[in-house]
Amino acid sequence: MKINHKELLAWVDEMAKLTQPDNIIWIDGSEEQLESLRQIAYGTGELYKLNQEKLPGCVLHRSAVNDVARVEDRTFICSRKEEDAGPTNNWMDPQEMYAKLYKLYDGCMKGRDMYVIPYSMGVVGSPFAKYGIEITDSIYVVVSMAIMTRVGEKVIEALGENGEFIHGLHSKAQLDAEERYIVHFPEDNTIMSINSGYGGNVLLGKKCFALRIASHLGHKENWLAEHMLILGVENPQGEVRYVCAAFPSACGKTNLAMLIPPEIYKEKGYKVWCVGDDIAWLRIGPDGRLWAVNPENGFFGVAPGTNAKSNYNALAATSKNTIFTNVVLNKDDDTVWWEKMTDDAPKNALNWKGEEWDGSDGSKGAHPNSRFTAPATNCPCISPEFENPQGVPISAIVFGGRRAKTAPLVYQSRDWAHGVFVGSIMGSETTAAATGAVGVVRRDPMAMLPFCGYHMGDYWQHWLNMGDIIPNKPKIFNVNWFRTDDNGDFIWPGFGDNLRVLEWILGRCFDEVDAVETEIGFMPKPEDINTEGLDIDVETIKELLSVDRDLWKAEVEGIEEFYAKFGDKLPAEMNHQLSILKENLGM
Ligand code: OXD
Ligand code: MN
Repeated sequence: MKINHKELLAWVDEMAKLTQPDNIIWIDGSEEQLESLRQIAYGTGELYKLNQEKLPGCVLHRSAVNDVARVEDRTFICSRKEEDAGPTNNWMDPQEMYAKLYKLYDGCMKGRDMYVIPYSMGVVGSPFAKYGIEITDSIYVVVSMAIMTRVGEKVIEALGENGEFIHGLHSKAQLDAEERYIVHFPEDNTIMSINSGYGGNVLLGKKCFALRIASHLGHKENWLAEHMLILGVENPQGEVRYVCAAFPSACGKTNLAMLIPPEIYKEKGYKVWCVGDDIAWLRIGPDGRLWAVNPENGFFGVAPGTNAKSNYNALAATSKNTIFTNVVLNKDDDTVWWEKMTDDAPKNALNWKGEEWDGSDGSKGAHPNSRFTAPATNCPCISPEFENPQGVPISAIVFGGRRAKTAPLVYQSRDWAHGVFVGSIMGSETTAAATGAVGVVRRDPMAMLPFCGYHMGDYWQHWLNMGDIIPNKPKIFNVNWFRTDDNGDFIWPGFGDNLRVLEWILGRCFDEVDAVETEIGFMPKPEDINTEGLDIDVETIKELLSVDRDLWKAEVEGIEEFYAKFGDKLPAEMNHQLSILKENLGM
């Protein structure tokens, strides 16, 4: 691979002097090179080769037991000014942080090889594409990046002699949890990650670049980097309409992204196409609409709970060329398993820690945050537009959360600014399993709380400003699949039936269906939610769409408390929207 980019060569040289690896290996993206690395990793135990007849191209990886999730308390935005990171990010002075990190990186790759991964977020050459270089000492990272992004020679070619790239340095170092840092220097286009081997902390193209750094770039360059799935709904006329949707974790985002229409819709000819399951980059197109690409090339999905019923498409996506992390190994046939994949756990198995396990002691076999890393093109419902360098035009933006009573099944914002307000007050109620405190609302504006690379107040202002410059704005909605009845059972069936709600949403975008105006926005007439083939009557839909004023009054107090954090960076428009809500509620 010929590299003519002097700054890139100089930076790799500098990082090699710092970390002192035995060898420097440039990743060219070829299958031969990736396979030779897998062979090395089989030898060291970093990867385990699974049954190649049943799971061709699939491997298993186990991370260290203290290193199984993103570490938000050790994730930093080191902008020069603290106020640019804002109250929702950890911050340290960049010079102080560099000094601290350089000490940790000093000699950390001695006795190891250094891999230099050129990668692209977005299709190489697309107007949306942005390039990165990740330096790492982990083969797991190399093979994962080769699934999650576009890697290799074509990126070097696209960079040419002086193309811009995001600098990413990762080392597993000692996997020391006390010295684990995931650090972003937005003004230097640099990401540094050390002492972790877990995906979200080390696959630097994903959360670190495509959300934290990219959100900062989007702020400067008038576009949006969002924690959103992208899907297309094809109607019986063959027309495809696209939606972006943001949800906090544990709200079924991957399931919605790969939704299978209910029988009644399938018969009519409806199809749902997945463009992306986690991240959307949105730009104003020449036609004045907002266009979205998924900058990733694969899915890094949560495994437990994924099964043929809950998400057939995700399961099918993992049938080949997939990396499984921290799941159960079935020793009988070298395949994998996780909770709820099938009813019965394998009897002769190793759990995610590699210990003998048969489930008889009640312990979980797979880690609750165990993952599959699968090529997007494996997904049976991957959109034909997935590789379109121009992206897809977005008709609706959907926000959502997990609320037992407050939020109705669906409502539409009155306009863009109100929609930004709706996104800013997003949140999910905690479940007992998560924190012990049931029903506490954890606010997660636009599902970006852990991923916004700058001040959240400035981010809302950026959203408002975008509204001023997008000629044909998408309409903004909020959904809640999680309303419960008095017994605590979910009222709405969810999963594939969520298409019924998407149908109303898209109908609104194309002026095909009416709405009624309420205190909180526009809502469907109950009879406009199609319940054909469902065991749900109009009364139940009415209940799902009801707005309890007392709950909303309490909600207002929660919003005021949350907004107080942002001081004078809270856009005046957000307060204005809040005052409209209060007025509508008679407060
Ligand atoms: C993810 C997350 O892993 O949002 O996608 O945490
Ligand atoms: Mn995510």
